Amino acid sequence: MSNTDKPAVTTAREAFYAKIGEDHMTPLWAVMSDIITPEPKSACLPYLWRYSIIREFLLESGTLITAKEAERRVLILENPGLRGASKITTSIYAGLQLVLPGEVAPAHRHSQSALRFVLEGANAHTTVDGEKTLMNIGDFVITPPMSWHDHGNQSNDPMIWLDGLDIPMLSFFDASFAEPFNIDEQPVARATGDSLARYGANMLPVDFEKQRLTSPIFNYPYVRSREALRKMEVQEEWDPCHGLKLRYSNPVDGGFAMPTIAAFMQLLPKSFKSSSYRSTDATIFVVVEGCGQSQIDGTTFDWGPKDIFVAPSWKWVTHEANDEAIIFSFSDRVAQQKLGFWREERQEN
Ligand code: 1HN
Repeated sequence: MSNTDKPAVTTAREAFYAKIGEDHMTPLWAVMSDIITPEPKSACLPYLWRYSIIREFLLESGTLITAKEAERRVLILENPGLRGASKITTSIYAGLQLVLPGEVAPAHRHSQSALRFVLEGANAHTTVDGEKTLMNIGDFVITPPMSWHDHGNQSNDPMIWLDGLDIPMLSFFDASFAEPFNIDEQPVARATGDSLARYGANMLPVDFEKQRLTSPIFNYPYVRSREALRKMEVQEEWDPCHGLKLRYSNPVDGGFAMPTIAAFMQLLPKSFKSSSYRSTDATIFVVVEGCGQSQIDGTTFDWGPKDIFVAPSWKWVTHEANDEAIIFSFSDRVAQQKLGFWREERQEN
């Protein structure tokens, strides 16, 4: 749209708008420049949550309610520009979940997809469609749509992870379904590690046929992602905007691991200063290792391990690493790409 000025509101026009309003109609020319903007205009704001603060509140919540009573004991990260909407970005929900030793978060299923990114603890588990996986720091774990899932912690320490779900997308399309399982923990029907062995060794079962959009691997262990970055970094081939950045892929078709949420892991070498980058997918970053700063739309955010920060759609982002940094991130890029409107821009300098 070239014209961002709205036509003047005359007395006659106003009366007309009021008249058609009674029949639930409204003139396009009065709203056109609000709904078709020359570039993305989002209420989503850049923000950083410090892990030390999140953690304290989360552990306090553990004294107030059990995982069973809450169903999921989660503190939602609400974008400051989107309060009350249970959103970290316009299209994505995120929250921090606590499972204490001995607890069970009961089995249920829903049409929303979830990812977990483990921040603290060791060897708590999630069971997804009959297979249990142990979760460790930095693991990227997926719950596909309508798959039964329950969590438990048989370790001696609290387990904390970040949940990312496509809840706002499902809400937008009015496509939410959910149901509880009849018992707290679903029966385990497959050996732990079966999916990773079957689909995560650059091989597939000989007669495998694609049945769903989500990757058949549901735990991408940090040891493997970290090892890949460790081996690749010796090449010192840095992308000016991203350092060394990998995306989690579905071994069946090479696409993203989930149909609605794209996930990435990147390494920034010590003292790296990125070029400016922006894209239409508002992105949630989770620091795994290292310290540094990111500038988002002109504001600087200092970060350290486990801090979580958000870059809104189409705002310029640069990263600076004080020491070698590893950052996990996720966004709705996969959905935008499939629908054909994803864009990115680099400022090479
Ligand atoms: C859910 O099922 C989980 O399974 C976490 O851990 C957060 C937020 C809204 C709806 C369902 C989980 C959720 C959720």
